[in-house]
Amino acid sequence: MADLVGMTDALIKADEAKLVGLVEDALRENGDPREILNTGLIKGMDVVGDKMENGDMFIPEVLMSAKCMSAALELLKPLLKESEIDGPRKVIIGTVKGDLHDIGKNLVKMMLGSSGFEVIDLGVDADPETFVRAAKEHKVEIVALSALLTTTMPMMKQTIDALTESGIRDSIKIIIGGAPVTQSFADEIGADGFAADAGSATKLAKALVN
Ligand code: B1M
Repeated sequence: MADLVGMTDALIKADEAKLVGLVEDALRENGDPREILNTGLIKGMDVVGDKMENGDMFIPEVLMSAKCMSAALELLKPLLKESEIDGPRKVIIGTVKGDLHDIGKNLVKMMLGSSGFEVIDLGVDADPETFVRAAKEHKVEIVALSALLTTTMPMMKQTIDALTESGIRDSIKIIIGGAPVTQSFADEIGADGFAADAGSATKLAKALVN
């Protein structure tokens, strides 16, 4: 029987060798890849997100857990139908125009990716038109904007305005984050939500699409 609890534990502890071994054992014994994904792995990433939110895990540890998750996902990917792993839950993420900070954005991307979202990364210095184009092209459900500078926060509003003007605002959810960003700023510019860190961003994204 698949040791799902062991997988969750190995993921939280970022023990890649143990996690990969447990997933391989489970698959050899005909374990259900969806159960491994949802009950063993995604559950573990949820715990990692909670710990990060509570200050019980720090960025290097979160990155290590995310790396383990990617290694385990590589084993499962060929066994899951595309729709089950990628699904319709697509997110585009980018750091807004004028802003070159991407470490936090990459962390959010990694956590979202580890939690079952397909993430399209627009990189840094992404202008509003790029967000509009990508949101339309990939038919995403969520647009995620990151900004680290007080001087680029207004670009978040400009990006939301561009999405509204393009006519797709009602079919997407917009989440924002970054060190200077706050919930009241999110309310002010008409975003659907704000998250303070990568763990909360994943929770928020899940809540918004479910
Ligand atoms: Co810059 N920088 N920087 N910088 N930099 C800050 C942000 C700053 C606070 C430093 C300071 O003065 N104390 C300051 C901003 C002041 C302000 O506006 N309030 C600043 C400045 C002024 C600048 C320049 C203007 C400096 C200059 O050239 N005079 C310049 C601007 C360049 C530009 O963007 N146009 C600049 C440049 C740079 C580097 C290129 C050198 C480098 C960036 C490298 C890179 O990202 N690849 C850099 C760095 C590294 C920093 C600091 C030191 C670290 C940022 C970081 O990566 N933190 C930063 C000071 C600091 O934060 N202590 C600083 C770690 C990261 C994991 O956290 O990004 O906050 P963070 O992400 C968190 C959350 O915010 C959240 O989740 C993440 C994980 O929990 N989050 C989201 C982020 N995006 C989210 C999106 C979400 C949800 C949550 O939903 C969509």
